[in-house]
Amino acid sequence: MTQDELDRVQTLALKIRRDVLEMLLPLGAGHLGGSFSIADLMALLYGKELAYKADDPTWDGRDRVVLSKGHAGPAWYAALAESGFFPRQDLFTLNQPHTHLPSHPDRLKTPGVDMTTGSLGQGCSTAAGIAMALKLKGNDAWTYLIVGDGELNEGQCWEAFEFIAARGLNRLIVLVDDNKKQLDGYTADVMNPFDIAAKMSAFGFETQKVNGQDVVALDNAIQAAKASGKPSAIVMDTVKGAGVPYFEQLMDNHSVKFDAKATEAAREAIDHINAKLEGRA
Ligand SMILES: Cc1ncc(C[n+]2csc(CCOP(=O)(O)OP(=O)(O)O)c2C)c(N)n1
Repeated sequence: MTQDELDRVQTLALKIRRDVLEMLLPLGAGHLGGSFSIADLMALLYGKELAYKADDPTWDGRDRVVLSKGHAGPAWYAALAESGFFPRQDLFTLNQPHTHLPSHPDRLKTPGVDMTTGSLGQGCSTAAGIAMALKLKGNDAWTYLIVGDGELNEGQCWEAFEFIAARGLNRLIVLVDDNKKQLDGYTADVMNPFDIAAKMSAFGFETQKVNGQDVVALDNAIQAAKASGKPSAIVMDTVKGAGVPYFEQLMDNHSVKFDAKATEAAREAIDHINAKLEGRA
C-alpha cells in the first residue's frame, strides 16, 4: 500500500467512526460495537480495494459486498456516503420514516448495497449465490462477505461455506469479524466457536488470521487471499467498539444506549476525531 493509499484509508476510518457516532447519538441508541470493529475493514475496502463507481452503483464490473452482520449497517452507510454514493447529510435520516438508510441494509433502498441482510446467517448463502452467479457469467468481480463471530452460531453459515469451497468460488473472500463478543456476552460463553481459523481451513478455505484493526496487515492478507486462487477466509482479530477506549471497555457495547456517560464519551470522541481530521486536511 502506498503512503497516499494509507493516508486515504486512515482518513476514511476516522470519518466512518465519527459519522457512526453522529448518526447514532440523536437516536439515543444503536449498534456501535460491531460497527466500530469493522470500521477499518470498511475504510480499506472503500478507500483502496474495491472496484466501484459511486455514480453508477449497479455497474456490472463492481466488486460485491455482503455485510451479513447487517446490524453494522451504520459503518457501511458511513463508508458509502464518504465515498460519494449519496450525500453525507442522508446519514442523519438513519432509521427514520421514509429513509433510504434502514437500520439493517436493504438492497432495494440504498445505492451501493448489493444484498439485504439482518437475519444473521443468510448473507453467507446470498454471497455464495452472488459469487456463483458471477462465475457462471464469466464476471471477474470479487465478492467480500463480512460475517460476525457470533453469527457463526448460525448453521446456515457452515452450509454456505461448504458450498463455496465445493464449488471453488475463488473470487469470494470471507472476512470474519472475530471481536469475541455477540449480543449478550462473550462468544466463547454463548457458544464457543473454538478455533475459527482451523474450522475454515478444515472447510477447504485458504485461511489467514490478521489484526483487523491494522489496515496494512489487512491489506496484505487480502492481497495474499487474491493471489491464492482458492476460496479464502480472513479471520480478523478485532475489538468490539475499537477506536474509542470508552466503548471498547464498555461491557454492553453491542447496541449502546447513550446515557449521560456514553453521550459525553461520544461527543469527546467526535471532537477528537474532527481535530485529527483537520490535522490531516
Ligand atoms: C437470525 C437472527 N437471530 C438473532 C438476531 C439478533 N442479533 C442481532 S446482532 C446479534 C449478535 C451477533 O453477534 P456477532 O455476529 O458477533 O456481531 P458483532 O458482535 O460483530 O456485532 C444477534 C443475536 C438476528 N439479527 N438474526
